[in-house]
Order: sequence, then structure tokens, then C-alpha cells
Amino acid sequence: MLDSTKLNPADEIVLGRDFMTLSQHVLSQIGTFSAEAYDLSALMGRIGLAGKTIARHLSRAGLVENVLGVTGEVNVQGEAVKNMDRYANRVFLRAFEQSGLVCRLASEEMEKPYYIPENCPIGRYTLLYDPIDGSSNIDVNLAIGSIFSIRQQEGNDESGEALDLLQSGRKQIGAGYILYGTSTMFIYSLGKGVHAFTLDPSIGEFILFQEHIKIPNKGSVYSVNEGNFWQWDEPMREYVRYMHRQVGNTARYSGALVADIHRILFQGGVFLYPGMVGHEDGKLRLLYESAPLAFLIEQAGGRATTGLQEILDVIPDRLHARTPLIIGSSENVKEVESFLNK
Ligand code: AHM
Ligand code: MG
Repeated sequence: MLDSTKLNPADEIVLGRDFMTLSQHVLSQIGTFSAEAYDLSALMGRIGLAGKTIARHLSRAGLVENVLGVTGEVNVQGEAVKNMDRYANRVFLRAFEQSGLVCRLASEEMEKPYYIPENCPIGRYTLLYDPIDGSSNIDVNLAIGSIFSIRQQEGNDESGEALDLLQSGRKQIGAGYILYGTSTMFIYSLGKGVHAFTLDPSIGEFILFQEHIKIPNKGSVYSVNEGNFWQWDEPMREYVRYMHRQVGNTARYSGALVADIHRILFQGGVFLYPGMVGHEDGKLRLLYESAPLAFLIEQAGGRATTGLQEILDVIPDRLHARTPLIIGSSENVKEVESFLNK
């Protein structure tokens, strides 16, 4: 007689994976059933909800109004705001209102942090995020992402200046990104390895794809905007010329940091956004772009540096501070450094 409580081995594997959702995984990572564990699991769940909402909106680009195109405004970075930038920024804010989890959010799109006073008595976390990374890809239906970083709020921030955020990336308690690509993926770390999930749109859940991802020690990919070649210092140009001469190396640059880092996380290589003439700190912002990705890549066994200092050791002097970024497989990063330190 058939035992209906038992599964055959093949079903066991499929169902086992299908049943490991993001929030379950966060709880299992922390390993306790403390209030903090539930808070972090709920927090990650709200970030996942923001990601699902943004993915759904993106999937209707060209069908409904205000997904593509620009708003006509310019943000604090001096960049044209796209409709998707504004929408995604608001989605994150809405996801955390009345959540009781986060007192303060800071993003690429807002000059100052956004406070949710009703959360502040209990919500001791700050979420820093880039709502849409790779904005120039939106209107041409290419991969984009969202990046996030979680920090504990220190003190009561009575001045409203968020000065406690001006500390090194080692203060992050978690970080990750959402990749809106051919599928939507959620990658996170709470300091115990890097884990990847894929959105199953039919059930609306992020399902475990791979745990404890390790970045290869060395890869053949270098990812940099070579259109800026003549804006770099000579050692950086020398490194890229060297890469041109090595057989087997290949260039990949998508215009979205999240997508390029995702490739490097799984396949190895290096991403570079160096300083340029008149922009010595490059383009990428420390607190919600470089530092969270550095946290992830270090957790996966790779490295991230400005060329002079580990990214996680950089202390920003303002919320929207920028840094040069060299990030990826440890051997590749070392190779870049050997040119910069010549
Ligand atoms: P964004 O967050 O405003 O989109 O800017 C960040 C993006 C990165 O995703 C990408 O690596 C870089 O800017 C591309 O810049 P460029 O066009 O100068 O190469
Ligand atoms: Mg960005």
C-alpha cells in the first residue's frame, strides 16, 4: 500500500528547496528565536516585498504610464530622476511605514534621511538603499537592481543629522541586493555567508537558490567603463592595457553595478569604477552602493578596496560621499593593486 506521508527522493529534493523561503532562511541563519531574530527576518521580508513590488511594476513597462522616462526633476546627485527611481524610492518608504522596524531610511534619491517617527520608539534599525541601481538601463529593458544596507541606529539622532551613519562599513549588520534580470533574485548576508534566492512569481516567494556562495579566487572578467579611459590616472590605464594583452581575459560591462557584481560573485573577476579627472572619488556612493557590496563580496571570500584602503574601513564625511571602487575576486583585486602601487 502507498504511504501518502512519504515522498519519493526526487520530490523530496524539489519540495525541500521550494519550502526554504527568505524569511525562514533569515531565522535559521540567526539560529535563535529572539526578538532580534524576528525583527531581522521581518525586515528582510519587507525588503523582499519592496523588491517584488518593483519587479511587478517593471514587468509592465511600456504597458502602463510612468514606468519609463524621466520625471523632469534632478536629484541630490545632480542626476535626472527617472520615473522608476522615484517610484522605487517610495515603494521602500511605504514598505517600512507602520512596520515598527525601521526608524530612519536614507537613499540615493533623498537629500536627507526620512524618518518614520511612529516606528522610532521600537525600530532601532536604519535602512540605507539605492532604489534603482543602473537607472540608464530602465528605458531599454536591461538588468537593473536595488542595493540595501542595514545598520543599528546609535543614539536618538536628536539633531536629525544622522551623524551615527558616518562610520565605517564594518558597522553594517546586513546587506544585499535585488537583481531585476531575466528572473528576480535576492542576495543577502547577515555576516554569516552570502545566500541567493529566486523569486517564484507564481507563489510570490523568494525561494532558496544557493547558500554560502563563494566567489572564485580569480576570474577572467574585468568590468569597467572604458569610455572613461583618458579620465583615469596612468596606473589604471596601464592595468587595462595589461588586461588587453592577456589571452583569455574578457570585458563585461552592463551599466548596472548590481548585474556586473552578480556575474563576478558567481564567476569571478573584478569590477572597477576608478577616480577620474575632476571626479577623484569616482561615481559610486559609499553608504548605499560600495559598502553593502563590499560587505557581501568579503563575506563570499573576495575583496573591495578604493586602491588605498579597504572599502569597509572608509569613514564617509557625508551621507552621499563617493569612493573609487575596485571589487571582486581577491587575486584580481591584488593584481589591480600591483599596478596602482608601482
Ligand atoms: P545609478 O545608481 O544612478 O544608476 O548609478 C550607478 C550606476 C552603476 O550601476 C553603474 O555601474 C554605473 O552607475 C554606470 O555609470 P557609467 O555610465 O558612468 O559607467
Ligand atoms: Mg546606484
